[in-house]
Amino acid sequence: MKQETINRFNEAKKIYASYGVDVDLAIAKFKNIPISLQCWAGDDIKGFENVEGVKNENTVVGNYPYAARNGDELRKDIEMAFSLSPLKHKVQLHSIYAEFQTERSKLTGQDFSKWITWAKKIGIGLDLNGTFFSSKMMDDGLSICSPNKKVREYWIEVGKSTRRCAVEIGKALGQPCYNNFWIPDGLKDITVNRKEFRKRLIDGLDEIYGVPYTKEEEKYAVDVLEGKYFGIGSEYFVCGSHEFYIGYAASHNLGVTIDAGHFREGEDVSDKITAIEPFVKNVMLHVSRSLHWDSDHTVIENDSLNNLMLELKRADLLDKVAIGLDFFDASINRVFEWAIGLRATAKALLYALLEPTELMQKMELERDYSSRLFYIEESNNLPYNDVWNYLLESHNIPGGKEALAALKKYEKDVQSLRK
Ligand code: RNT
Ligand code: ZN
Repeated sequence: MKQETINRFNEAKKIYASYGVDVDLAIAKFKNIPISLQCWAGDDIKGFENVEGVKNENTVVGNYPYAARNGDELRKDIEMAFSLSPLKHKVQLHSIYAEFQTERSKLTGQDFSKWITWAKKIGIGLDLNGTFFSSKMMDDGLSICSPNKKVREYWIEVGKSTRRCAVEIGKALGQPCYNNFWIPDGLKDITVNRKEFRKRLIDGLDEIYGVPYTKEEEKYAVDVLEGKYFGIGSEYFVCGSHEFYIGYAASHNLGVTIDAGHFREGEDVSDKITAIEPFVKNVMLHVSRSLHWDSDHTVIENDSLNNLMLELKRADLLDKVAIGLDFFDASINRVFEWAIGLRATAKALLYALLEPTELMQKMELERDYSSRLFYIEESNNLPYNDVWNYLLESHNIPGGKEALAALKKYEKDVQSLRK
């Protein structure tokens, strides 16, 4: 490690200590908070089912070449992105990333064995998402809310089998596997019987979650439900809205996923965490960056990302709320995208852990709002970059320019050979 980095780090520690912040403790916490990378950004949510002509209910824009074409390429790309991030990592899978040709509604943990073996090898956990889209069984944008009973029955089986997979994956890795369901069902225009659609969603979910996890299984699988307020083709009505899932989760002992891109422009997503968390079993975040709509731009360190991490830190929820990423942009190199998003999340997390929160919360309690604002502003001047650089160097992770060079080299030597 460069002497200059160490000197700067030691200096930073002194400055932070004068604000009541223990930098070593912050770093120790940082190393224990897993961030779950979304595997689907590596191939534009195509997955490995290889069924011709199915519509993907997610909109992925762009045509940058070199997307991963199979599990081995995808895992290699993920490892490359991880090599540039000092975080503790997990990977989020989707049902469609199973590597055997088992029908989606009949998947078992076995179908994810390559992922499990790999996760063990590199020492990470896995999370899962049930894939309720990209299928011949979608009924014009509807899955378990379809009026067609056969369609509903199929998707109920998908839900049930995905839950079983999550337990098996979690068990194999000895840590919880978050099992997230985002169900795109909705209608484009004025819907005159919303109640009936939602009734079908309730009935379907009741079947899927009918058998609760045993105490033992609960250690390995965590059910979360992800709402949304509109999508392309569901501009008027989304069956699984936020209100719906908060109510459903709260009354059925389940968790929710808060995706930062799933709210109206201008809504403060960080404010939702302490409003929801006390009432549901678990909370997961899908960290994303939306521009005007749920555009899933690659996250960068900006106010909304910082505010999410600060909120978790201030509310002491970093151990309780699971953090997953969710962005995909096919107009740039997908490995760059992961690396940028991971590093941005890492920096925001570190920034939050280094905030003189205790001091400011004391001021707030004493109603010294003037000093609180003074220190909120002052926080920006603290030398967190010196801690960041130390963290990178101590993990042998290249800083800015060298990281970019490594990504360029990977594109040239590995990705560009994919035709
Ligand atoms: C879609 C949701 C969902 C997806 C993934 C692929 O709006 O955000 O989480 O991004 O399931
Ligand atoms: Zn999401």
